[in-house]
Amino acid sequence: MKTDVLIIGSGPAGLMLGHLLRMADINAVVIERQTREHVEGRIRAGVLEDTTTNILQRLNIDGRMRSEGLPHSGVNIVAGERLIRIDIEKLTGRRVTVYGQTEITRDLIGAAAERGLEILWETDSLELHDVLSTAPYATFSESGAARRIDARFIVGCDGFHGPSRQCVPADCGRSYELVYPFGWLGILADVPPCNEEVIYANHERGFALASMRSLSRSRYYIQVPIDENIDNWPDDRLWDELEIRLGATIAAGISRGPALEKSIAPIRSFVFEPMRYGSLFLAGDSAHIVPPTGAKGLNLAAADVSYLSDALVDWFEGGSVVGLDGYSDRALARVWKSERFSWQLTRLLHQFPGNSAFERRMQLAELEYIASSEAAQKSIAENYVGLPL
Ligand code: RFL
Ligand code: PHB
Repeated sequence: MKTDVLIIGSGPAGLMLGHLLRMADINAVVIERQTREHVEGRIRAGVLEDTTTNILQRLNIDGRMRSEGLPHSGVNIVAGERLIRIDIEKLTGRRVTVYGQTEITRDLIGAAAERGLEILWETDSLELHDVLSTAPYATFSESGAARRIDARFIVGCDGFHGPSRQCVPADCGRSYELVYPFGWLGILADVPPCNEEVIYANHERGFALASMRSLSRSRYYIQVPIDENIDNWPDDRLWDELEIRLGATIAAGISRGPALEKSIAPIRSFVFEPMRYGSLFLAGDSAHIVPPTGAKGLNLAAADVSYLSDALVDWFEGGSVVGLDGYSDRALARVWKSERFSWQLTRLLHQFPGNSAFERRMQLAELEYIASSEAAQKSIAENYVGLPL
C-alpha cells in the first residue's frame, strides 16, 4: 500500500494532522497500536486553548464541541482559604474551552471514514525503514498478517513511549528531561463540579486540582508520591483529601460520587530536539511532555500539527521546502515556552520532598505577589490561554 503521509498513532496529534491533510486532498493513513475502544475511552486532557478549538473549527468537526464545550473566562488558584481568581478574558480578551480529549478523539475518529482518512487499528511490531531517504516505509502486522506501507513522509504522533523517536540515532538528537518525584492521582465522577471554573490548589499536604468535563461530570486530581499504590486510595479517602487541600469554602461545594475512573499519572518535563530526521517528523507527546499543571500537552500537540500540516501542504502543492525545513525550530520555540510555563506552575503549586522552609516561603511569597499584581496575573493568563501560533 502507498500513501502520501503515513501517521503513526491516533491520539489527538495524529488524528488532527490526518484530517488537516485530507482537507487539502493529501492522502494520509493512520496506524494505531490499540483498539478503537481503548483510544476512545482514554481520560486525559480537559482544557483547550483557542488555537486548538480553531483547528477543530477549520476542520468543521466542532459541532459537538460548540454545543457541549464550556467556555471559561477565568481560572483560580487557592492557597489555604485565599482564592485568587485570574480573569483570563479581561486580561487577554480570550477564553479557554473545557471539552475532554476523549470527546475530541471521538469526534475526529467519527469523521475519519467520510473524509477518506483511513485508520488501521491494533497494528503490531511496527518498524520504520529508510527514513533518511525520500521513500520511507513502515512494516507492521495487522490481524497477524505482515503489512507494508510506503509513503513520502512519515509523522511520528505515537506519544512519549512510541517507537518513532527511537529511529533518530543518538548523535543526531538530544533529549532534555526532568522527572518529578510525584504523580497525579485523578478521579472522574458523575457529580456536578464544585466550582464554575478550574481551581488549582497549593496546600502544605500537596497540590490539588478541581476540574470538570461537563456540568454533571467532575475531574479532580491530587499530588501523590511517585511510587504510591492506588489501592491505598479508596474513593472516600480521596474525597476527604480533596476537601482538605481545596479548603473549607470550596469543600462545601464538593459533591461526592463513585469513581468512574481513577489512575495515577507520572509527571515529567521532556523535550527531544530536533523534531525532524530526514523524511520523519515528530509531533505532540512523541517529541515533548509537559507536566499537566499548565494544561498544555494537547494544545502543544495541536500547535505542532498546525505548523506541520501547513508545511506539508506547501510541499505537496508547490514543492516548497521552506515550511518543512523550518518546522522543528518553529515548533520548538513554542514548546520551550510551554515547558517553562508548565514547569513554573508545577514548582509554584506542588510540595517537593526535601524542600526547605525557605523554599516553602518563596512559594507563599509568589502566591502573595500574584494575588496583588495585575502584571503577574496577566503573565499567567496569556500563557494559560495560549501564546499566539
Ligand atoms: P497520545 O495521545 O499519547 O497518542 C499517541 C498514540 O500513539 C499510539 N502508539 C502507537 N501506534 C502505533 N504503533 C505504535 N508502536 C505506537 N505506540 C504508540 C498510542 O496508542 C496513542 O494512541 O499523544 P498525542 O497525540 O501527541 O497527544 C498528546 C496528549 O494526549 C497529551 O499531551 C495530553 O493528554 C496531556 N494532558 C493535557 N493536555 C492539555 O492540553 N490540557 C490538559 O488539561 C491536559 N491534562 C494531560 C492532562 C495528560 C495527563 N496524563 C494522563 C499524563 C491530564 C493528565 C492526567
Ligand atoms: C483536566 O480537566 O483533566 C485538567 C485540567 C487542567 C489541567 C490538567 C488537567 O491543568
